[in-house]
Amino acid sequence: MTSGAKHTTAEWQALDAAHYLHPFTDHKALKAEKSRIITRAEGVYIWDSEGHKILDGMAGLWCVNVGYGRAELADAAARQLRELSFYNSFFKTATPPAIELADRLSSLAGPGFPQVFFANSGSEAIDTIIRMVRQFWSLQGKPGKQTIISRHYAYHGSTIAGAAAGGLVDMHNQGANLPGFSHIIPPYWYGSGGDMAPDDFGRFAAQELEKRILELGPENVAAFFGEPIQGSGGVIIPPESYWPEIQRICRAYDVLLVADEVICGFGRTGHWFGAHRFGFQPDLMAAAKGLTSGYLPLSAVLVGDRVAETLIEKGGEFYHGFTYSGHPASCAVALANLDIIEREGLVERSGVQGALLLQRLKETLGDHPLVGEIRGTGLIGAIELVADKARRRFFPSERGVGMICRNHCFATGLVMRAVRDTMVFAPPLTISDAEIEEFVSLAARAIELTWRDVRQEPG
Ligand code: PXG
Repeated sequence: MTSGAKHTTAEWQALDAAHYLHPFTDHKALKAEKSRIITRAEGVYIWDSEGHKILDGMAGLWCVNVGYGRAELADAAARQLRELSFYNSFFKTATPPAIELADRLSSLAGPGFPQVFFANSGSEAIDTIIRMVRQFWSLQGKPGKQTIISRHYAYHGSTIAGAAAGGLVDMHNQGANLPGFSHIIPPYWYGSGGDMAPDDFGRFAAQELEKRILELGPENVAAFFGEPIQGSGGVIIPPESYWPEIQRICRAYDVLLVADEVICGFGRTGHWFGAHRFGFQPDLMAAAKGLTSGYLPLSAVLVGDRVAETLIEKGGEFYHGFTYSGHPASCAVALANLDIIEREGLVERSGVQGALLLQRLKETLGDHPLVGEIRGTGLIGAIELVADKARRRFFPSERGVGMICRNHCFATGLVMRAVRDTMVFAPPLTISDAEIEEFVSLAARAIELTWRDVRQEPG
């Protein structure tokens, strides 16, 4: 079906191993195992250089919301690159696509987000927010309020500050253990809720924030950062009680509330933003990924009234920005991407197709002995693989059950990622009913094969 044109698969793999350091990769192991070379994509499918067709249940890296192969987005980029390939926003200048996109995002975010700052990645958006919230408190005459609280398993990017804000200890231990960050438990009911009812556990997990603020002293705490749903952490969907309680606590102690919408934004949860899904009002939001559906790199910080007013009125010059902040081609693609999302009703569609996918997964896999929980909202979800369904008990991590399943998924033609033994999915929002059936049957086959492997070597 597809080649990689210039080289054979073996040649691509040899060149890849010779020169290419991949992100989040054990280099030695991958160079021995060899990469899969992806050469083409259309709709919800990707193809590798051997012609294998794979249903992309992860929308790339949680980003290809409108699906692959949209000529409209390629045309928007080409048109902009021909007309004005680049100009900056540093020299008291701006370009039409960046201005238009700032206006549009400010409306989409709902009331109270008058200002937008552009960067190129989710990580840079998070770094920007860290700068903004610390500067905000200095300008408020409370320079002690510097500490950022977030959660274990949180992913807020891979710059040093993003990694420090995130809750992944392996990242902290590789040069990103900065002072000024503190982590509390995530609202992971399935894994840690024990005998508590989900809503009781949601309140309990939120109240850990209150305890931590009191331990650190509210006069030292700048902000709480949270993904509305923790994606890379294993699609941790908080109980409904969680976010309202977090909001209450942030207000009570005058701590800014930051929603990391990098995965949840632009329809992923069946709403424009995850904060809308859970009914809370953040002070700032970080957006990326689905903003351009991954066609070009772009991120945005949506700045709420209170912070915007202070930074503008009292801040003087804000010594921060990137060469490509508001790149006109990325912004033009984002505008065309938002047009598609609106025209095709993809935000609502995410809710409808997500409900169908969840229902079909539960019907097909709900009774499977390996499957502990199937959860989702909109088109983001997870399947927990467990040793003991009744007691919600996991396999020992060294058995690598999630990785076994992930490998079976790829081999059967489905991308589903493993986070520990939690299989996570977030397909393009365009996924059709027939493609949902295919997703479910491929997932069922991979889980059955995993189950056979697990039974053959009892641990
Ligand atoms: N915040 C969240 C919530 C993210 O998911 C970032 C920030 C950082 O964005 P950039 O654009 O700097 O990567 C992310 C990124 C995975 C995976 O396998 C997830 C991300 C990135 C790479 C891999 O789950 N999320």
